[in-house]
Amino acid sequence: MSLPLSISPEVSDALAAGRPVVALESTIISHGLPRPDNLAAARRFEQQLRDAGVVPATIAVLDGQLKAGLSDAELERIASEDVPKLSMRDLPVVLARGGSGATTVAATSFIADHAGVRVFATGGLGGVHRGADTSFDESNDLKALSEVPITVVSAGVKSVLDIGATLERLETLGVTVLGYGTDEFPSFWLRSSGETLDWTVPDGPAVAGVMEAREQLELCTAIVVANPLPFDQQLDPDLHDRALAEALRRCEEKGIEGKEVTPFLLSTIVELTEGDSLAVNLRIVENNIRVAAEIATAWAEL
Ligand code: PSU
Ligand code: MN
Repeated sequence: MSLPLSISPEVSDALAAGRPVVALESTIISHGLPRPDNLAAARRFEQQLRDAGVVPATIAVLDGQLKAGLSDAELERIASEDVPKLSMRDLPVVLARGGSGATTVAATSFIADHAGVRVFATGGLGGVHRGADTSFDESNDLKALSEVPITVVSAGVKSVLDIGATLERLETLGVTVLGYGTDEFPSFWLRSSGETLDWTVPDGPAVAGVMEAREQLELCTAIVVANPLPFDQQLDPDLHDRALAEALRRCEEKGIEGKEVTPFLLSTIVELTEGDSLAVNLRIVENNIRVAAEIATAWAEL
């Protein structure tokens, strides 16, 4: 039986010709950014890649097909329909039903890899939640990244998570973590997290070199490129700390659990920062797309 994978002509032509391609996730569109601006943002992300000479491959599941590269009408469906958020375990159910959904970092990495796309730009990765010692809430992103040889550019993980524990889990799972021009792991809206990294790379060609070595080693683990925002673009740290504490308090008070936790915390923080966190979120994705384009371009040249 063959995989129900549909690669857009633009993406498959680029891959066949060895031209650079970057994967984008769709949960950020459906659940991470508020409507109706999410559609314009999704279009801008793709345009930014095209302007850098890179073909965008936005990943989703539509009508029982794994998709790598969406048409504008398909992008619109993800942005405006109430599609479910799909992690790895959801894929078999949705395929069996011929359904649709938006893919997390985990499911996006899996589909991108099957499509032959090696570089992926996102905002922040899922990770170990605070209180995971009793709730066991750890994102499927971590396990998935231990099983797929993708290179994912992110601004670290959100400060809503337990960042130290997330880095420990990435180590256990054998996921390579590179600081892009930094030796500190970023905490998404803020540049700093207090967590030091073992490895720093200066530019896209250096990441492509690590990708090539991973291939020689025949490792099937991901490379996480941690790309912080410049200081002057980060969220105001005091506002950040206040909004974070209140969002975590509301999450507990309302008893939010499971896959609802991340979208709830994100939207509450947008509300509490009166949109400032959203503006920073968009800058983060753009900053990660810029770096992913550099990496994909260097990879295509190798
Ligand atoms: N971080 C963001 N925006 C998002 C997410 C993370 O800035 O939308 C999404 C990503 O798709 C990520 C997912 O893979 O949340 C993780 O969710 P969970 O913690 O339920 O695994
Ligand atoms: Mn979870």
